[in-house]
Amino acid sequence: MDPMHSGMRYTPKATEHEWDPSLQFLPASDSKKLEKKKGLKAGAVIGLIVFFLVISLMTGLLVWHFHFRKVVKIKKMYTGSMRITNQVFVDSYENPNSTEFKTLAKQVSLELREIYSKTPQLSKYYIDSTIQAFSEGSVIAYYTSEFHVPSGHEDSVDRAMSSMDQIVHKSQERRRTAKLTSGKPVDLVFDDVVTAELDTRLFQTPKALRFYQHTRSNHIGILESPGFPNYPYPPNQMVQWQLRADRGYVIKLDFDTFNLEENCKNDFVRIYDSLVAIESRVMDEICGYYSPSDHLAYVSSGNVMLVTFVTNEARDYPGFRAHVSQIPATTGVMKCGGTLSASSGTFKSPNYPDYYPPFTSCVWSIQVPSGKYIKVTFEKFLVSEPGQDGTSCSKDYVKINGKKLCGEFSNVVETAEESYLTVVFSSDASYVDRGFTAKYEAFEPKDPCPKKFMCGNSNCIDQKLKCDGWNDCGDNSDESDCKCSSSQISCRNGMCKPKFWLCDGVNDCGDNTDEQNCGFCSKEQFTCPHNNKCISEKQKCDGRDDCGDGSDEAECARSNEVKCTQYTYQCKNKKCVSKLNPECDGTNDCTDGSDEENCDCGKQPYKTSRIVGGQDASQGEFPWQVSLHIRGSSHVCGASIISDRWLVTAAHCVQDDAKTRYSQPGTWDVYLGLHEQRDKSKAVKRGLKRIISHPSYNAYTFDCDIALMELDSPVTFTDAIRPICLPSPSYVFPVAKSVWITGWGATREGGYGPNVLQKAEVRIINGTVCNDLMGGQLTSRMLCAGVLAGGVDACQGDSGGPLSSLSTEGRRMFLAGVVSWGDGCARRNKPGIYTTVTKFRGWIKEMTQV
Ligand code: 4AZ
Repeated sequence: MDPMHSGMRYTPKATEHEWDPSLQFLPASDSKKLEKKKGLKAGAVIGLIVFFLVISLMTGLLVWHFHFRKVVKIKKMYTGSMRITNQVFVDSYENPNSTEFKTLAKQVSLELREIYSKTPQLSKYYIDSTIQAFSEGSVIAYYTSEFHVPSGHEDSVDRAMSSMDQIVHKSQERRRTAKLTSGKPVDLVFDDVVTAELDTRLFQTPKALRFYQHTRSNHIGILESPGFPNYPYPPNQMVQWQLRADRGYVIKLDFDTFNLEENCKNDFVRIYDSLVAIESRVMDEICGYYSPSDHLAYVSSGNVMLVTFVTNEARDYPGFRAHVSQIPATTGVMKCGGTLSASSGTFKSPNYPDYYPPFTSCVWSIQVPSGKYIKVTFEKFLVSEPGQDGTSCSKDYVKINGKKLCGEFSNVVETAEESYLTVVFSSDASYVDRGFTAKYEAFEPKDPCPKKFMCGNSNCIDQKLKCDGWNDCGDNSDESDCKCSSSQISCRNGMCKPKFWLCDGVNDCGDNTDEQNCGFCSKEQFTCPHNNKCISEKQKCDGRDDCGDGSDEAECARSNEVKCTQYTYQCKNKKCVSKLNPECDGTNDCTDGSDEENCDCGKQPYKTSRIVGGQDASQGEFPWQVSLHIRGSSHVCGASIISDRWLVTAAHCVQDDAKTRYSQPGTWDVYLGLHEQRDKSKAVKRGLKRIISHPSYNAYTFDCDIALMELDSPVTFTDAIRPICLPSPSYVFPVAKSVWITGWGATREGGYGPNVLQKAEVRIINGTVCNDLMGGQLTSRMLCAGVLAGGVDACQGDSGGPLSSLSTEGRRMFLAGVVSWGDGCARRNKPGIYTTVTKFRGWIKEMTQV
């Protein structure tokens, strides 16, 4: 064993000495002197050697540093604009190939070199400038300047460039003095200097395309992404459009199609209120999908605009098309402000509901009869921009009563205790929004809400709505300090809610009073949803059937393989999993992966954007919505697409009557991808091959109100035509969940149908509560949804259409119900009744193989 590794201490043996201990050294003669002399000489030699070594090392280092070391330099690009106040714009400045352009561009370029040369942080790294364009007023020059900056020095260049306006100012002062003393004329005089670093994405893309367009009156130009509409736009592309209008006009850019990748970090369109991409002049950055009804339209503040489009390596999005036109700068939609002297009226921001332009300033002076006060209600208010919080409102804002408003809200009321009021709207140089609509009215100081209840926020509501359990004011002030009636729950927080909301699983009071002491299980226990049995919370989702009907193992966050019950999801291989709504949620829960099969459904092809005005759906927002017409006539019922050849509708829509044979396929024209009833040009029309009404449909009770329609030929899916997902029999649409109703049905009881597809958000209502409200007419194949306060509901003409429910992970819609019947429309405490699709999943599969 090696002793070093044996853990024992090492003791050298006598034989290991390197010398012989018996040897004797001879004594030196005058040993001290001899040692000293020898030592001095050796020291001097070593010193010299060390000295030369140090010198040569330093020289080497210096030579390497200055000659051989590679300094990493970073390319930095800045864009800017400046006004040349002593020049007059001529048309030929628009053309970069004209002599006039080239002459002025050369002059500006020289001036820029001169300006940068006087700033040491810039002169060292400056490479060159390119003059991009000129526009009117007097002449505005747009340029890009390039610098190559050693790594680590970028900040000093950024700092210097951020005070470019002062640098230009100083340089001009210096030169003016020099010229004056020398008697020579002053060259170019600059003002309004704006500079910012260029977004690296705009100069790093390998392929760049540049377009120029000058719009004229009565002419609409087209601007579209490369390949549109035939091909997806190409990867790694940068496209730029410089747009101009005539003097006295502004540019309107109106997108009719916009479908890009969802993430703006990858592909994006940027719109600038400038001819070059200056950060401080960005009006908006957009990506994702917008429907044509989303009003994606911008106007510039002057007669120039720049649109840039950048894509990354990923492909396969259709792109966009926009119309470019010019509109007079001071009239029409651009007009704002003025005196409002009627006792009530409306006003709005310029270009509303499209985006207002930058640099807007409007003042409205409201004057009502003396002795009266003024109330202004902002019905829609969208004045926000990145980096602006709702408190300081330092960028875009509305000023009223000395208070600045910004952000997003609706129905906000401001009152003035005077008969005169000014409202100011101001937008800065960057980022625009849709603006606002407002109404104003005069009121008697002593009676702000004649015959109505006045809310804490000055809204006036019907007296009947006070203490009815609904927040009608918007600030809940109509629901506080209430004396509850015998038909109401007295919440601890002072609110009153309808008695039938007691113990319905929804916290209606807000403080949970209505959900406590419900007589079922204690806090630590789980109430079995179908038999009210109490089990320990720990027994829920433990893999054992503790409720007795498997319901404690059906709605789990994780998917375990469990015994099959009617509440569990059954995979294709007949095995069952415990997870709640596992189908098409992006996770393989079944061992055979069948829960993720046939999932090309329920996708809304757009990015949710703010809808301004009413309840119009966006184009393509509900692509499974179908309009059923009596052949050659008008809309009668709705239906939902479930595959390329099958639709689901209500059985009562296809029931014959004395006059019409609704059950016959030849009676119907089917419109898919329809948005407006008056414009069928973009919709796909089909006839029917077959109608299958549910055999158990009961025309008196409306039980089993469901039917299937087979198209006479399959349809191709597009952004506007897509199927909705069908829920499995075990799918759960919980009480209080928000769901969507859509259709062209009447907009009020006994009223007419609208032109544009309507949408409304309602909630699933507890079946027992609903059965009570509907006089016990519900069967287990019906589900209720609505807003019990009234006002939101399906109505005549919506029948057969979808009740669409967003999946838990929020990516796709499932068909929860089919619009079936109701007690009138939108009445208080009368929800809409829908056919429960889960109950018919097996029948649908059997009939259609879908
Ligand atoms: C109908 O007649 C109808 N309020 C559809 C739904 C409702 C009422 C009537 C629900 O088609």
